[in-house]
Amino acid sequence: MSIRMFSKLALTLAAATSTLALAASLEVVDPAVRAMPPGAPASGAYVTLVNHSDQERFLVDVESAAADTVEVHVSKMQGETMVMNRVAQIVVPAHGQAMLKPGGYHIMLIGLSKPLQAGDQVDFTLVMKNGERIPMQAPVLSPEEMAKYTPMKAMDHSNMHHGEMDHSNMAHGKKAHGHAQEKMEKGEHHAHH
Ligand SMILES: [Cu+2]
Repeated sequence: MSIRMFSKLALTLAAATSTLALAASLEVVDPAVRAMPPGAPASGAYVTLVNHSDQERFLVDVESAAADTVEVHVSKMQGETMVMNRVAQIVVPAHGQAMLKPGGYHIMLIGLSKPLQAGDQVDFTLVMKNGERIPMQAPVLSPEEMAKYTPMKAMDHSNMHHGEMDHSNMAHGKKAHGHAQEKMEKGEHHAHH
């Protein structure tokens, strides 16, 4: 093979590889799990999924050894009460994002294998409708850290803030299944260790 042919092949391969990487790139931003005291039956995990591709993606399942059952849930206000329902999928729009956060979509861990202590790491696998399996390692956050948890790397900050504010007002004083009330901490970044 001539040098020229080789470099052409290498270029073609590089282009193909970067296209593949881009097609598969669903970015996992700010994953977090809520710490729970020993004996607590359940907890929640949160993350922002950023879709850099031209196609919408669907989160259909989550796996983890941290709990007997892992489900994708959404919390909603029903009158004065916060209720949770299982959802079949969460849409991650093309060039958009899906936010799993307290008071909204979340990953529910039911039947904890062991107490979730602040500082621990929990491994998850996000299962997408297209068969993609995305590993996610999430730190366990203390109640204080969880109260400040705001996925600030979101792409549209102004919309996000409005959403958070509305939600915070709506959910004022409500608690459900150990999902502590989220606090509006505008402009405050989630502290990474
Ligand atoms: Cu739930």
